[in-house]
Amino acid sequence: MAATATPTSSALDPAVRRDLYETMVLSRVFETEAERQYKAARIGGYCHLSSGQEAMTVGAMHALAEDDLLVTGYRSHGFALARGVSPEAVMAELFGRVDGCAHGRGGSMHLLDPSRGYYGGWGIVAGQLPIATGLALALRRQGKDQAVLCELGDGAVNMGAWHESLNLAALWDLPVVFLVVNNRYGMGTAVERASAEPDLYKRAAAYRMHGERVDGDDLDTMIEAADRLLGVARTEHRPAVLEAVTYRYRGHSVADAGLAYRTKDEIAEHRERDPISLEAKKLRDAGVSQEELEAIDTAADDRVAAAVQAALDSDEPSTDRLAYGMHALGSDEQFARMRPGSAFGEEALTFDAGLGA
Ligand SMILES: Cc1ncc(C[n+]2csc(CCOP(=O)(O)OP(=O)(O)O)c2C)c(N)n1
Ligand SMILES: [Mg+2]
Repeated sequence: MAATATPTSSALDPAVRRDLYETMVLSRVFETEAERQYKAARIGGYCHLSSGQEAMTVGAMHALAEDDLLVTGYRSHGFALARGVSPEAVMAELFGRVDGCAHGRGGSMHLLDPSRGYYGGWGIVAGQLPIATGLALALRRQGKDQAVLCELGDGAVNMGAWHESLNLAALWDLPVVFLVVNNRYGMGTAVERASAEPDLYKRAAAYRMHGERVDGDDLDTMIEAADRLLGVARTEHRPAVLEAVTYRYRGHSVADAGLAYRTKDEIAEHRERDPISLEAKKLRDAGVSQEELEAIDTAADDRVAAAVQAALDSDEPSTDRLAYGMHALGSDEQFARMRPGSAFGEEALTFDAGLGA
């Protein structure tokens, strides 16, 4: 287990750094607009924003190879955008429209795009861990040198699925990196009030797994650590825990003002070390002008406005297709066990729901 990692100097190509900065800005603007649209009642259900966490998200996504797999919790708009899902498809999903990346059936918490190796977007805290672990097992069984990145929150490390998943990942040498996003709170509960070991990366030691903590607000640090650990997962088939310390500016969800359990001073203190401002400074130091940075902001505003318009223009899914895609076509062998009188229940109940449309 490594001690807290220190920032490294960056070998990032200037054009790549600029691209990543654009994605960070896009994510921030997208979240601000999502909150506005939620309050205008165009978005239903839950909506969790990740403003303040952009370096962690964009850095991790930059390290993820094209054929690696991604599984996240529900605070995932930024992950989807950084993985290349279009703002239109993410916004349309928030609006519950057919052009959404989950065809309007998932909403904010259940984004997904298997064509980009993104297997969701999961609303049950820690529910994504067994799924990511299972994907990693499948990759191993198929003899593939790909990795899975599994994002989870600091609250999820106190769930049973965390222990079960880490145990099997270590025992079976599975290529999965558990990215613990320590944004200091699980809803309104501070990490120190929820976890007997608040240095969350140390909990990997219980499974003889590598664990380390990094500054999740520094893009270069995030890229270096995620790249290294995903590399080990791919080539040596060893799992790891990467704890990224960051901060969410907004409340737990759009319904939470986020002020009952923390002070305005605490939020202001974190904003002084804003990940986007840190990157803007690096770009300015590298010769990018203020005008160019402002043009990036304007382009993000335009892009997000276009995404809102596209979402509004998209149809709502028809109710007769609501269950479409819920179940895969089963094999005869599988359904033999579901026939009336068998131990596993009725084929009709399961089968009709999935294939009705
Ligand atoms: C199994 C389960 N229990 C409770 C909830 C309600 N819930 C939603 S988010 C959350 C807190 C999770 O916090 P954390 O893991 O730190 O993630 P963050 O919201 O900070 O990204 C809880 C308790 C849930 N969705 N699933
Ligand atoms: Mg949290």
